[in-house]
Amino acid sequence: MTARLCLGQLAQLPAGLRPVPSPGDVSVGVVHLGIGAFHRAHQAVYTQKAMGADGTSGWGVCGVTQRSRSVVELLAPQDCLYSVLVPGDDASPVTVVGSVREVLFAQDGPEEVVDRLARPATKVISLTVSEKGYRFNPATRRLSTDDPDLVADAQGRPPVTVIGQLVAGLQARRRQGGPPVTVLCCDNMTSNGTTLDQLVHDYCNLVAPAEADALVSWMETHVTFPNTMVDRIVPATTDQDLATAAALLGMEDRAVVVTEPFSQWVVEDRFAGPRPAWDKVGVELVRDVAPYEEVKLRLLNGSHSALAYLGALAGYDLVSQAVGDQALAAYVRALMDTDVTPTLAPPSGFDLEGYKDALMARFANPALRHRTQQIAMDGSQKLPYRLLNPVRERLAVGAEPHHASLAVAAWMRYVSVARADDGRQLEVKDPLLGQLRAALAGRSAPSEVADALLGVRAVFPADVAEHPVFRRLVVEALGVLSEHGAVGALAAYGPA
Ligand code: CS2
Repeated sequence: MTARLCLGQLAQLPAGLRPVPSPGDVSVGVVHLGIGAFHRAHQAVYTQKAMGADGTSGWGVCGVTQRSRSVVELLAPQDCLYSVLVPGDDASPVTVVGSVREVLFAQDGPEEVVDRLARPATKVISLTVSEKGYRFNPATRRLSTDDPDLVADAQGRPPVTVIGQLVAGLQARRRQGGPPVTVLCCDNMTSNGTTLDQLVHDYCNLVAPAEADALVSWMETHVTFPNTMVDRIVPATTDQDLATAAALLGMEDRAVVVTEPFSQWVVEDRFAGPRPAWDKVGVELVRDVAPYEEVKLRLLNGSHSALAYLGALAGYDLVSQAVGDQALAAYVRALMDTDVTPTLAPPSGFDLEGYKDALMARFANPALRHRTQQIAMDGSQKLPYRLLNPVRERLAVGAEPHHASLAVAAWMRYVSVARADDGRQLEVKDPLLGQLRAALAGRSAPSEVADALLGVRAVFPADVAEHPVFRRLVVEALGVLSEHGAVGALAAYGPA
């Protein structure tokens, strides 16, 4: 039987693969809520490198998983060691990461999570819990304060929601006289840090007033919420990836994550206290993240969602296959050029054309088996930032955003019909699915489907939903999709 990656096996790894500093010497300084594959392929890698760069060992990560125990089951037997597989990176096709030092399943021990958040050694709390993890309305960016779990958490039970955990941790920290802490939201949302700051304050309105007042004033001097832009494509790991990693490591690793060579992290330089030497390992610390964030959310994520819905409807399982279709590739480039680029104010000196070319190449990477249906998930939470913000801005200057409207219509078709053009069933996962299905009941004509979904205010803010031009574009696009299918629609919407 082959050995499995763990502290006791480190010496058996090829010398160049042993993490520095030695994971056994690393102590926890970061608590990360939502330790999925993305965190492990992105922030945890930067943190590993940062400790290696400045010779520190106090920035280990305690990762908290929210919805399933599976990450704990994968990582705990491996002393939280795992490898990052980067097909196409010939210099280092695999790296072993030792920065994650502990992993907790929140449902097993909510008090432990609160304890870790409050500990004085914890200087950074970071989050990747996905848009829906915040339980807010993406259109208004305010907390869903009628959510019964949030209300119950705020009344003081061991918290089950992410915001409840975070605030309980901050409350405990304040009571214990703990040091300042930086809360780093790393989810793909516009002004993610500012939004999380607002959600925490919204939640404080649910907490008993005396406690809330004390917390709010303590946070003013002890907590910051910098905005961040994170970027690295991390598809689900396949059996083939596990086999490739095992061959490179000479031992088994069941917690492999697979990603692309590209990686970017831009962080607003507004830390409340110490942080890992991220700036020494390629993290860009800037005054204003917004220009980077909008470029990335609208060009990369907007195109990703368009590719996911149109690609899945057209029968493509993988993003690389979808962009291999010339009509789909031309459509995505036209979406970027016509509907998105005019809405962007990139950082000065930024090569937007080069960025778009690079994106097309990243999407086409054949080594990444990134499923269109994985990206299609949670569309109600993603559409507002990725597509509706640019739509609003194009409408405001009198433009007709045809391409973005087709992507929105493709989402509508995806959730309403849940079948590819060839009849194959598509998987629809969305936290608002019940609400979307209720709105759609008995409606099938393009105008009925459009009106039903445009009426869901948690997705479509009134100014966009009620704009006559947008409604017309969406109804037309739905009509073309239902009559000619995604392939036919692409022919009709190709570049002018
Ligand atoms: C993707 C992102 O699943 C999705 O919605 O668009 O996870 C995307 O791969 C990352 O944001 C890339 O940085």
